[in-house]
Amino acid sequence: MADRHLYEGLLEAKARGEKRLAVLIDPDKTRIRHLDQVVDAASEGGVHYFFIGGSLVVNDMLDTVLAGIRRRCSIPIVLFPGNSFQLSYRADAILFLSLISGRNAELLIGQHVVAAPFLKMSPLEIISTGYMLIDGGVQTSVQYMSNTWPIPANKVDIAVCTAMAGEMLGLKMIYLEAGSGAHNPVPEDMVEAVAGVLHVPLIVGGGIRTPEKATALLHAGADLLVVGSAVEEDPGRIRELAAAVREF
Ligand code: 1GP
Repeated sequence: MADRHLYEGLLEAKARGEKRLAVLIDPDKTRIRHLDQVVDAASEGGVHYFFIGGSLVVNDMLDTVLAGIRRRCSIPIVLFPGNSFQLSYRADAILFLSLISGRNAELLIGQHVVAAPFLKMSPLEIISTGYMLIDGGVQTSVQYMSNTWPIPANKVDIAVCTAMAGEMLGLKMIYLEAGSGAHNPVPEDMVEAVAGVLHVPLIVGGGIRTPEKATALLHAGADLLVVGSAVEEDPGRIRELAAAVREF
């Protein structure tokens, strides 16, 4: 069942000072038995969303994964596509990502033109999102695949101005991304400075592995955290990460 009000829900949560947690599932990296464990742990832990996507989806597993999640729980499913091929009607919403930290026209507007007619016909809630890649201390898939430079982790002013411009352009959320498997998550001083100039919800992801780091990023002003690798390795970690977000 499509939840048409996912974005409004996020805005209301932000207004109340409540934080949100999303678990990222890369359809390529997830075995179905493992997926069941992740989904069950997410349901028990009270995870708010599943984000589904990857920089490079080589197997045709997207629909299988979406159906597998839907069968076991009612947590909203949000597509987080690495490119315009990763689209499906089986999700509830899609982050319509524009890579505003980069200067690759394809990822600023090109693929969006290709995807627009499909999305126009789809039941998906479309949430335009300014996607900003921040240097996480290691070259990640998203950096390589997007053919863009990340914003250096110490260039807080560039991140702030980029996020401000994204909001002024009408993007409904800003996403600070250190990249999956980042050594260093987005620095807290950058999150704090960006959160300080934004009115729209702020998503932060990449390299978040512990409840302590999650809490620190929430304190800095993140509204929604995204975790992938840590829970891929050990679905049991969902419980403690979700507790950190809930108890914030
Ligand atoms: C979502 O890409 C991240 O923003 C996920 O990163 O896999 O390092 O948690 P991890």
